[in-house]
Amino acid sequence: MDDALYPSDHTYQEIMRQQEQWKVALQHLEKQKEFFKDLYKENKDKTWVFTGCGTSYYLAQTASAIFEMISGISCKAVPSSEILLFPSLVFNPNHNHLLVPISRSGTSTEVVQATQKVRIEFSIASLAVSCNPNSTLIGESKYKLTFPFEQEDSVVMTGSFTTMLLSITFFAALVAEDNQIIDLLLNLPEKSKQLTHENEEMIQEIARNNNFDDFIFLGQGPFYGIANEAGLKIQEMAITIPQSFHTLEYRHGPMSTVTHKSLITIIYSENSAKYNGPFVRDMKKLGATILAFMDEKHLKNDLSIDFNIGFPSGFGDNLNVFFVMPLLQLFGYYKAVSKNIDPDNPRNLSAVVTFDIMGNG
Ligand code: F1P
Repeated sequence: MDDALYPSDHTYQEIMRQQEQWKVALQHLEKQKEFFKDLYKENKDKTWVFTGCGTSYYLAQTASAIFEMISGISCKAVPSSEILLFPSLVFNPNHNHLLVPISRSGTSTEVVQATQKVRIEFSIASLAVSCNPNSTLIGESKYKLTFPFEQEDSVVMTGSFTTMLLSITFFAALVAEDNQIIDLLLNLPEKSKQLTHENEEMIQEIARNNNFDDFIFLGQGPFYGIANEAGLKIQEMAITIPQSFHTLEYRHGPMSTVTHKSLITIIYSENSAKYNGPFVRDMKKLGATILAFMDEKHLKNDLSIDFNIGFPSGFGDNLNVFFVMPLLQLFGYYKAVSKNIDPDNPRNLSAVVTFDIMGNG
């Protein structure tokens, strides 16, 4: 299989152009500062419930962690179906809530129905985040976070994931009046683009290696949603079954499945340093190969790791997600290519997943 046949397709182009889209979104969002500040003032004492389906749910996981860490607002993440089926578990009557429904298309059935349900049954307002400003979801919501976005032709979400996440992160930094994060965010697109290009070949080589048949993605805090999303990418694009866990949870049972065919991808966080060494040593003893993402200042301490990707220092956990995600999207893409599967056309999947069984339930 000649990989060079593929880099003209939608998925590849959409992965590689994402940092340009971040710049456009940031320029647009900067003009909305006052709107964001008012929205924050009206809702800062509520619990913010981030929700979505599939990729947008994993985005909700990451975004809720980042938003809480930057703004101090209490946040949580649930799949939209949970709001339809177990609303009392999501919305504690002793708390006030703002719903933050997230959807590339703005039309996935559960997220739209969840937004309608909380408005009608619980009088809960929503702040919808979408790449489609004219969608049903946006129409259903009191507040909206949108930006100019060149629509994705690919079924799988790539640039849409990171652009929506970046917008939410920017919003958090604005309301927290954290100028340091705002400055870092403005620098991020170029730095992330550079890192993606520098490491593309290595990611391609690892994806091509047929010795691996077990793919594990590990991360904690904001990286947990990234680990889940990385797993979903190889599932959708490369029809490969992944595992993803909070990093240290992996030792409590799942590691019994490790073999010399396991590729364990670990995303290090700032305060995970003392655990990383022992964890990696244990996994290597069991035969695993390790791909680690970490701050570049730690690179020289981790010589036992098989493949290392170091991101520039100083951005912090909340922004480091933007270094990791494009490369793990590329991993899914190149895994598909190496298996001779067309990443643009995932099996059994369409760009929007809808169903009508819950219409009147
Ligand atoms: C979410 C979703 C994706 C999936 C595929 C179909 O859609 O289910 O998770 O990868 O792209 O759509 P959306 O609600 O964000 O449009």
